[in-house]
Amino acid sequence: MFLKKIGAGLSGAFALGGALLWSTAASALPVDWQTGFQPAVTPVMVDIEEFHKELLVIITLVTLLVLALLVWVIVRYNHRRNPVPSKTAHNTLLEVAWTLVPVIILVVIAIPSFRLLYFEATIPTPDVTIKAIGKQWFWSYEYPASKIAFDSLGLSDADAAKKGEPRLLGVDNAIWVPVNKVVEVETTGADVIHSWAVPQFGVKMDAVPGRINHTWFKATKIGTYYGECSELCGARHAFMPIEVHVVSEADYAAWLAQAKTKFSASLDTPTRVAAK
Ligand SMILES: [Cu+2]
Repeated sequence: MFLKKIGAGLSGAFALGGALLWSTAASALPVDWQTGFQPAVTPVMVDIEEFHKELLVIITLVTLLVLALLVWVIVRYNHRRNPVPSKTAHNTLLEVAWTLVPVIILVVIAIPSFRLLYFEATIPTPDVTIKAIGKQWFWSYEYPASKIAFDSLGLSDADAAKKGEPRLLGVDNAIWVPVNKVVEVETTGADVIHSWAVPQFGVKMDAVPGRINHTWFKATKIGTYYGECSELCGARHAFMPIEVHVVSEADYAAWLAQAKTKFSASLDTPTRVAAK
């Protein structure tokens, strides 16, 4: 009964917090005093958020139980109220219970955890493949199927203000992807290890020199989304942002057409890392 009440109270708190935080879904940037995630825009991130909420309930209940036990022992069995302590040393039932209960809790956590891991790791047939190459200190992108390659550099504070972009997140050449399509991202590094990460997509993949890592996202809402290199990669690590424009199919086709003339590349230069 006690736990049920806690659970209900916690759910209420989540509902209230959710209403406050998720009402800002349109602004895709973190806000002051925000405690939750930025709004999810891919199925993977929706699941990550869901799993996070489940874990929060479990950890809150466990913490409250331990706190209650501690308070009970302190109040009931202190020197004044219990001057002659019991000499009991073992209790088989209790010992089996406090071993088994944590095991059951961990198994309950492991099942959705592995389901989520496999969901993230299994890449559906991609509609668009993009190669993201981390360099000190910017990203280079390639759309191998369209023979496009370009560099994407973070904007200075002055340029960001001029373009109306958020500070340290806007870039000169953003990547564009169609909405509701599976986008495969191949990451690699040209010098040191970087990491291609966009929080709202639930994507964070190391970009390691000499190998290609694969990840994917399917953005379900049109908009502009930002990320940052998330592997400490040197002096200007904080200045290699990621900007993704999720657009309609028609807008994507229009961008692709002009990008082909603007960024056309043979993709055969010796510094390129071979695909798959
Ligand atoms: Cu980096």
